[in-house]
Amino acid sequence: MNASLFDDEPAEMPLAPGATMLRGFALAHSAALQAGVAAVLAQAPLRQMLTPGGKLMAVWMTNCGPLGWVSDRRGYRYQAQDPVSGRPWPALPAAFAELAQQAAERAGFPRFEPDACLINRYLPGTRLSLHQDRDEQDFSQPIVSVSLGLPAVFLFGGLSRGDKTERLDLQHGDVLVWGGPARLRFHGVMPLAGGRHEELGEQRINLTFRKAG
Ligand SMILES: O=C(O)CCC(=O)C(=O)O
Ligand SMILES: [Mn+2]
Repeated sequence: MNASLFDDEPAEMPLAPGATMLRGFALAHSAALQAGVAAVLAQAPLRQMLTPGGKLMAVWMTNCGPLGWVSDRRGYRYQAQDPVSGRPWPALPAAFAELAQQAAERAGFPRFEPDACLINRYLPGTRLSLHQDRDEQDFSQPIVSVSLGLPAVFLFGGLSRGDKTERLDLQHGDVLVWGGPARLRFHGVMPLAGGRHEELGEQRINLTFRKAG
């Protein structure tokens, strides 16, 4: 049961130095976030990117904000243009920027100014293998990660790939923030279980906010 459904304030759980789970933090903004996702997808549709090795990534992705994360045969990087359209990525919807800043502040990072939001879509069976987020210029800024739709099991590891991973259950509306000493911790997502979310259907949407440039 999600305690945040009964509390005025969302529950805030320190996980490790620099890492905080904000259970249900995005619930009150769910409709605005979903409207924002729909607006972004209309301009920059989800797509499967290629890994540098030439494989299709399982997660469908797009971006909004001044910079977008892309992967292709040339590698991983941030760029201002959507490679599919050649146009700038759609602007960060106001509700996105506000939520990301509030979540970061709540987790102890008061001056977070994201310039990139990666939108990830998982269908049942989709997983994301263990990785670090390290394509950004400035590791003093945290990662703010918002979960919408079907629940997922998030793997939260250590600073080395082989470190033990903790399993975190991420539900619709949960926000996970990691920065400071946790900024380079390995993480990933277990294969998404099937199911149907009452608002988002058979999918999980993740919004990952970063200061990339
Ligand atoms: O979907 C998630 O919860 C994590 C996404 C992620 O780690 C990434 O996009 O780098
Ligand atoms: Mn990541």
